[in-house]
Amino acid sequence: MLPKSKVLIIAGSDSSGGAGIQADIKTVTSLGCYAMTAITAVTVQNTTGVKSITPINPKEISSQIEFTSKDIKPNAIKIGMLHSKQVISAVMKSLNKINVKKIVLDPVMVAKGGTKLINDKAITDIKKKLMKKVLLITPNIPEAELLTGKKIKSIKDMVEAGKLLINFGAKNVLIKGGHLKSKKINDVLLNRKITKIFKSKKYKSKNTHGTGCTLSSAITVNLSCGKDLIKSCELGIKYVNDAIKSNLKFGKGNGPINHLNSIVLNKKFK
Ligand code: PXL
Repeated sequence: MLPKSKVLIIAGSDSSGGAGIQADIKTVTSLGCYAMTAITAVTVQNTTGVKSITPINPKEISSQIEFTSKDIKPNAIKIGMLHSKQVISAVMKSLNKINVKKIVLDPVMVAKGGTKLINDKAITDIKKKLMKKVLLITPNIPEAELLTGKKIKSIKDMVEAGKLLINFGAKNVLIKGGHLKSKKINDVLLNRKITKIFKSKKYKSKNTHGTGCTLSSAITVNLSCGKDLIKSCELGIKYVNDAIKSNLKFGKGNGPINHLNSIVLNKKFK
């Protein structure tokens, strides 16, 4: 098959392969599209936690975005880990130059084991500047709490936090409900006109490393192929849900989800 579209990923590297840019490339590829990258940081980690974070120089990040995109123009962009104010500023300047409309921002803040992947000043810049420039922002509950200063304990709280983010200037918000104590997973999509709740099955598993990165990439793929926002979210959520269901059990800690869940191979390997 040939790639259906081209997606640029601006994110950090996760050496364990479950989250970050590795999860993004796997998602974009297994959903049939072409992945390009601008690496923002290099993390050393395995399923038991993060050992170190090395930020990439903001100039080098801009250069990756601009040089790559002026040759192969992306149909959509996914943004993940942005470590500092300087990185956010560099990314915003480069995005202004390359003029791509479909941009999804996953406001990555904390890794599964609790390590912070962003500093506090950068959170303010995501809220005051970058969030307003992108088509969709996909915080999980702890991230939505940090961005709004509001505790979230129910679906009603998720809707209220989403409305606050829209009032702050976000165009579309998908708050992911995986952290909420509930029987089903409820993900809430909001803009000025609609509030839509996607319900999916909850699987009990500790192997959910990289779900956020994967979801935002899957949504970006669907947008890049021309699907509308609601359909893109619905298909992205289904892809992640099926990837959790596989329950790979890799590593001693919080293992990865199965990015290959959408692929069926007919060949037998010997
Ligand atoms: O899942 C958030 C995330 C994003 N980006 C990188 C990460 C992680 C979580 O570990 O390592 C590079």
